[in-house]
Amino acid sequence: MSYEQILVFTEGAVGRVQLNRPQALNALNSKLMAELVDALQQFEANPAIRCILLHGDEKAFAAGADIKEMADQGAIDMYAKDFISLWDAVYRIKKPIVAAVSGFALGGGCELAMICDTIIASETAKFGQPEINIGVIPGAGGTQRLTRAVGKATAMDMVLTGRMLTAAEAKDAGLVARVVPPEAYLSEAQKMAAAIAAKSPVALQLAKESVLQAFETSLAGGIHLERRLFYMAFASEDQKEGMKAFMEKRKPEFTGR
Ligand code: DAK
Repeated sequence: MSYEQILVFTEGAVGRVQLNRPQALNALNSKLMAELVDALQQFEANPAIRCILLHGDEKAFAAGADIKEMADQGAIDMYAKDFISLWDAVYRIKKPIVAAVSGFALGGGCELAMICDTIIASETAKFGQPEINIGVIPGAGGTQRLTRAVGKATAMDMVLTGRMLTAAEAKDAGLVARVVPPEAYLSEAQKMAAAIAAKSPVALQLAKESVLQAFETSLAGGIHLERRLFYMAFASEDQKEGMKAFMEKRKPEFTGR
């Protein structure tokens, strides 16, 4: 598939995707989402890629789903379209995804960043679920992932009033992992993605699966799963290599087996 609305880069073991509709603040139309999913799935299938980095430009990560595309749709059109499965496909990627956010991450843009595994934000970032301003509600996890990330009071503040959080507020609320100066947000995220990509690909997938289960299950159920996945790590060559390298005081060389 050739891409018109995203840019794709390979940087060592990191696959980087840039949302690239600057004239529409990277609004997520169906074409962009289809391209994004295709690029993510290519990286997922490529054993040389161990971590994925997703970002927009300085002005916007993404200002939401494309309102102009949605405006005239009926409920059955929306239901019948494949739009939802595109979002689900992003969630099904097993490799770690880092989001680097500068400027607006609104509506579906905020939801897309939250589907990623962690967020690095520029000091200029603004996170919001402003759907209430256009007569709808969040539809891709904004009432669920956001509430789990920031708690009920802040989620209600954002979802009911449409207020945007500054990067500092988002950091305080637990929505983002790190806030950095505007000129450093991408390089910081690239460093983070490269650091992740240096770990065992097997352990990364097990760790991602286990952390994500924390949102889906009871504490006892989650701890049970974690223990099983911990044991499973011992079936990998990477576990042997990681522990051997520690004892030999050298850097491990992980193969993903
Ligand atoms: N859609 C389409 N175009 C957009 C857009 C959007 N979300 N956001 C911005 N644009 C376009 C503007 O129309 C404008 O285009 P032109 O008029 O120049 O042709 C251009 O980007 C620049 O925007 P502004 O002129 O408005 O720029 P400002 O700096 O003045 O304002 C802003 C920036 C971000 C505050 C403003 O653009 C704004 O409020 N944008 C809308 C934000 C918003 O309401 N976002 C939520 C959309 S609803 C689902 C999956 C996803 C979703 C739902 C369901 N399923 C899987 C079921 C998601 C829904 C949403 O995201």
